[in-house]
Amino acid sequence: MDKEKVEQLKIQMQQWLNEAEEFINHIPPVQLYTAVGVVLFTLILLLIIRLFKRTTSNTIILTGLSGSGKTYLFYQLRDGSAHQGTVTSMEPNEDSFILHSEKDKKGKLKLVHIVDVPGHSRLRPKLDEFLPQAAGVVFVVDSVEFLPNFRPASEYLYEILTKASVVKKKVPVLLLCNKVDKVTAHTAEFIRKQLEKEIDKLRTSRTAVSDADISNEYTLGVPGEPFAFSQCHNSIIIAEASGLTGEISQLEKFIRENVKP
Ligand SMILES: Nc1nc2c(ncn2[C@@H]2O[C@H](COP(=O)(O)OP(=O)(O)O)[C@@H](O)[C@H]2O)c(=O)[nH]1
Ligand SMILES: [Mg+2]
Repeated sequence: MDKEKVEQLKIQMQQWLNEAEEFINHIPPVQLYTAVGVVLFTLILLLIIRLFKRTTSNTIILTGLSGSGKTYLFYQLRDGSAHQGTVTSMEPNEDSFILHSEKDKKGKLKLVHIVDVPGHSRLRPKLDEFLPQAAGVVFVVDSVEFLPNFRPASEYLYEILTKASVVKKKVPVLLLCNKVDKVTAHTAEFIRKQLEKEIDKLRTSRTAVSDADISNEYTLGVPGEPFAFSQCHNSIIIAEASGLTGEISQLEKFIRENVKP
């Protein structure tokens, strides 16, 4: 029935092919090579720009459970004070600025983009939105109220450390033990050990559940060995801070090291 149509189509195609061939034959080879060269060059250039863009991200994510002091730290970084009394923020707080401590400095200044992503579980999708562009993640821990909170904190940290966007790009993570102005604050060393122990438990229980558990995109650490942050392929450092008194030099160092000018 449609044989005729198919035949017609074939002929038409053949005709077009012939025309195209003729057209190309009429172009001097030099012009042809130049055109191909230009196309290749553009493609390579676009690729380089893409790669370049990715490595020069200036976004630092501040996250952690609510109450850990992220908003205080955000204002300390930007304004040099924690003036903004705290209402539990339900929206990510974000801004691009020059670190307050660098404002009086001359020379090349880096504009940093800081996003304070609240730790509420229903806002976690916000994290996925910002992670792909992160040059670093600061995980804020309340060192005073650490014991009542270390389980949910470990779970949240575990979630971050197993994200594809963190593992694949080896996003550096700073574990920031905050509120060290209080004498009752636990030491960074104690906090590190507790987090490692708890993550070790989570790792065992979660990998045992099933492969269908989509929340963990990657497995952590070395199988058969107790978990330690040093086993992660991305750098995980631990530091102390106080958003209240403005003791944030280690946090600023982390930002400076990971945000390229
Ligand atoms: N002692 C002390 N308290 C702090 C510090 N930073 C924050 N806080 C307290 O912790 C509460 C929560 O801080 P906030 O920045 O809102 O936490 P966020 O929920 O993580 O944004 C605040 O009401 C402060 O009273 C700190 O460095 N030292
Ligand atoms: Mg907040």
